[in-house]
Amino acid sequence: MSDLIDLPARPFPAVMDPTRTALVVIDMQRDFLEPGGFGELLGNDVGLLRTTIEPTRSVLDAARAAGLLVIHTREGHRPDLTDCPQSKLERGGKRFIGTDGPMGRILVRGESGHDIIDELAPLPGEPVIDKPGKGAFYATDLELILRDRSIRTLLVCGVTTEVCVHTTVREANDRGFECVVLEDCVGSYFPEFQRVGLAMFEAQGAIFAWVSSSTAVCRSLG
Ligand code: TIU
Repeated sequence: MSDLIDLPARPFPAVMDPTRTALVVIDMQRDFLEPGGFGELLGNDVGLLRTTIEPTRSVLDAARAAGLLVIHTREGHRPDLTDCPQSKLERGGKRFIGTDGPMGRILVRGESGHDIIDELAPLPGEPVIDKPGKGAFYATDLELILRDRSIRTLLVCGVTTEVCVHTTVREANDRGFECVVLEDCVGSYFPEFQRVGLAMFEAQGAIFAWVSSSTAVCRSLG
């Protein structure tokens, strides 16, 4: 029997069993977070996402020390783009995915821009989920990995709050996982979407997630 933790969270504490909890770090890739990547190419200020790096680093350290399963995800496609739907490849006559960017072909597996930033690099043995979509469950083996470890709770970090984090948390919630989103470890290029995106998780009595913080997790695990 393991000890349950009452993690301080909104709208009320989230009860978690550390032996059945995984940390999921979503799409902390160079293409989204570093100057010159896909995110900046789309006109976004990557500085708004970079504030998540340090708190996420702290949570990673705490999760690894506590023996939690740590999972990383990356959004991207096969080099031949056969797993990239036409609807995603070209929007409004513009095409970015698969074209040459400053860090290699944009959102293509194996390219430097597609990989996770050095600060949050996966350790050997930590599963990395390569996903073609916004949600980490769609067309991946994430659910299989979580079920095999009897995981019940997901601590969620990553970018962007209203796109890949929201999609993944909604997918997880429908599959019966309890999600706790760490507010300083998720980021959006749009401050308004960050605010409203977080509010959506916890509304209506945690309709599909709790909202907590890196500090609360580090204290609770420590
Ligand atoms: N990881 C993720 O959120 N992918 C995106 O496409 N995000 C944007 O906000 N574009």
